[in-house]
Amino acid sequence: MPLTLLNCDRSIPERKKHTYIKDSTEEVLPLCDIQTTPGDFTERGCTYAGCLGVVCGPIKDVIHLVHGPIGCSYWTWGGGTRQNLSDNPSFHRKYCFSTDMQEKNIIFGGEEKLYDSIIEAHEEFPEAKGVFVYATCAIGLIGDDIEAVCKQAEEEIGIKVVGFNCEGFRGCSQSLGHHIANDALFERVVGTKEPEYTTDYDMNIIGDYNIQGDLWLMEPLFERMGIRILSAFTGNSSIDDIAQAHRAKLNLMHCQRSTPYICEQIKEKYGIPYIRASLFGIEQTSNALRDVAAFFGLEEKAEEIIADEVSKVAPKIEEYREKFRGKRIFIYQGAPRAWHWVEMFREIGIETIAAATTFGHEEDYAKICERVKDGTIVIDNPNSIELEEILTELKPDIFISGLKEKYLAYKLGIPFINGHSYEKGPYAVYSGFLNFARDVEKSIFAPVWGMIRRRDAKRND
Ligand code: CFM
Repeated sequence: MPLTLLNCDRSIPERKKHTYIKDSTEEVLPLCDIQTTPGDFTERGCTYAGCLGVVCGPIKDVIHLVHGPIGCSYWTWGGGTRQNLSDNPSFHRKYCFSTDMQEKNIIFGGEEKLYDSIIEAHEEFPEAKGVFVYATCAIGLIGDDIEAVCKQAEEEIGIKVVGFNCEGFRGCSQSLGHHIANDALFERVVGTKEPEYTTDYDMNIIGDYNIQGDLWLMEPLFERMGIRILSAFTGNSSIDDIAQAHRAKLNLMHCQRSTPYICEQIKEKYGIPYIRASLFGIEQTSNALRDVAAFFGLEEKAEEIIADEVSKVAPKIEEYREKFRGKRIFIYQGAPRAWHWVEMFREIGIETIAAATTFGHEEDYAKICERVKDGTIVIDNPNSIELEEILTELKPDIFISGLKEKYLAYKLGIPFINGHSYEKGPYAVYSGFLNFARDVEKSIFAPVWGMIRRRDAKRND
């Protein structure tokens, strides 16, 4: 079996099943999407994080009210965290709403406090088009009936009040939170509003969160082709956009981990098909445009756009490829970006020697394994001790991951870029790819690494 146990994992032998060395003669995938082993200091987030922080949070014109102790709201004040931008910055990601549950409320129940908080938030921000209520662990334990409260408050204030039963302890990672968000948005919001008009070329982009403006690069590409983006789920999205998503002709599924649920539901109820696509890098973006064009019969237009865009970026990418030749990367992302990035790095001449995800499912690992060479280490849900061992042993030329791992890499003297909220993105489609390659270059060739190497060489003298 091409499974391996890292040295640091001798006291948690269960980790062996999650640590795979790719071997094309044996079809094994690392064990994934299961509860973290006790004693393993996982980096995973919780169900509540997946629901609010990932899928719902980018919706720009609703009050996101956290029902729970104030600590659960620590990371909800958007500025420094996930860069899901919108064109409504005077409200979106600017305020933080919480019911601030106290001991008394935990003992006697928090329904009244929740009701009052919804009313108060609405009074303070009458321009908000809805209120989304998120249940935290404490609420699941005391059993507040948030749906009943939401219903009552909705009747009172006359705008949508949607409850999400996304208690943090449910599920084994943030992944279940995506699913819960999809289900509630589908049941309570999709189909509740009709668009002013429809066209034969209406499409939704499902599963892009406008990280540092990715969506703002994607939309114009499709619009040039003659397609109208009816609704984006959920980057820079209004609740009204989600409400009319059922009238598109096609769903383009970008993040394929956080949104297959709603794509399936829309397909089943409204008969709208979806296609899976990756809008990162030249080849994947061109393939996505071709797939969409084939659906709408816009092939010629798509080829024109592809030729034009590729001619603008290809020479520069070729230069980067020369510059990066022989460099090796360790990729660690939440899930699908791990396999999206493998291809992007390949296009700039960088080989993936290790890949990991926090909450990937089997499909994600299958896609990673399809794309990497034999001998690549593919590890599920790594903790920071394991990351340190891999970084120290394999010494990649660059590590792509998130804020939690940035300083670990720096302390080990390894160049790093942030693949979650980016360095200076956007990174999507053609023009974003140039930003991506530039950030990789800046990181690998930063003069500081030379200084560290000289210092280390001196010490070893
Ligand atoms: Fe989808 Fe995402 Fe991701 Fe994700 Fe995420 Fe993200 Fe990610 Mo960070 S929705 S699964 S929960 S592509 S926030 S924009 S980068 S871990 S791989």
